[in-house]
Amino acid sequence: MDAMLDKVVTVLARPNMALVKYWGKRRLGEDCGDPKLNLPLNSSFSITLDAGHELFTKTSIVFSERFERDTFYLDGKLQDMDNPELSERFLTIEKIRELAGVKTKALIVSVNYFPTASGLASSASGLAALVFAAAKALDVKTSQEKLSEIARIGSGSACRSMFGGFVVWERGRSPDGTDSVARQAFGEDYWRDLSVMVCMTSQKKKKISSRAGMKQTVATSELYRLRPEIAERRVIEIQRAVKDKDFDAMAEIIMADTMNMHATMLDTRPPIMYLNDISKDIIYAIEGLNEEKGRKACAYTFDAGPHACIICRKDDEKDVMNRLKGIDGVERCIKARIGAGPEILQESDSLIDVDTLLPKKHKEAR
Ligand code: 2P0
Repeated sequence: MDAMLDKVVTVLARPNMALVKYWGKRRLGEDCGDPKLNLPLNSSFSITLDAGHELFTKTSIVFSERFERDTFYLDGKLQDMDNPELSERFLTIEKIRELAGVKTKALIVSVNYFPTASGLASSASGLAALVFAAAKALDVKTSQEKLSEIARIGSGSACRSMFGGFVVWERGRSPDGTDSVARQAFGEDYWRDLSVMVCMTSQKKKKISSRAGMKQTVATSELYRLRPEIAERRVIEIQRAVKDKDFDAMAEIIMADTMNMHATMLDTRPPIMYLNDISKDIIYAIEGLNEEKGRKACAYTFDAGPHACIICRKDDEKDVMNRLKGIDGVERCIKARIGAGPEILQESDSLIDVDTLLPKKHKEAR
């Protein structure tokens, strides 16, 4: 096992955008042995996003007997490992160590290449990069599905970033979470004709985190009781639409599902409102464009925030962009395509000096 120590591994992982959303975890007594396992109340479906030089996480990791404790630098800053939010997410590293049969401590250096204060979530790419890099550094021989199960413990949506292309996260039934894993439904090259735009509408910090928000929705929203069954059905329907490359059917499911999730947020006590006026203008603009064209030219989806993710066919990209440009308050649109799962980078990309095992003073580290 010693041979695996002191090996620096650097990984790039990408975020994903859910087209059928995850919103709500099983609670103790609901087929859930431990709420820390992040077991969802419904399956979800996503695409992995590749925006080239932004929207990804890069993580370097090394396990060594030289270290007395785990050390974690995020965006150039040393993190407090006693912070409960962080230690919960680092359960993932414990799981990888268990699989490898070691107790060796690690140095982890991670940089998120996301626009500053964009409010775009980096937890999925961050946890996927961490778990994948740790498994490779310790030479853990296991399936990508197993790694998705571990990433899920760090952050639910992270399990979907363990794969590229179109990804299903099956809710599973087992209280130990071993069947609540992600799998690739279609590869990143399956439907090349699609284009994705992430449009940022606000730089304000959100008022309530996804984790807290979904807990409150499950606890208080009557409307939410319908949600798991609706989402479960849509995960099946959207796979059929993608298989047939039926853009109209897919677009309708995407738009209906995001609004269904936001309706349960609005129905939460006290209500949760992530969309702003600009998000609403985007919704009207896209619905208007689709009506003018007499078909679905594009679809919008919103996560737990006001930023829109727009999906269209390449042929319609220009018209969609022009429509979005006309909306006051759309700050920036980042073009993306459907991307791959985590990738191992070369030694020259490392954020850790391979000789000293110290973090590099990286120009990129923000
Ligand atoms: C999703 N979201 O399916 C949904 C849509 C936000 C809205 O997954 O508590 O950061 O770590 O499991 O994964 C965001 O929630 O929450 C999320 P935890 P996560 O992408």
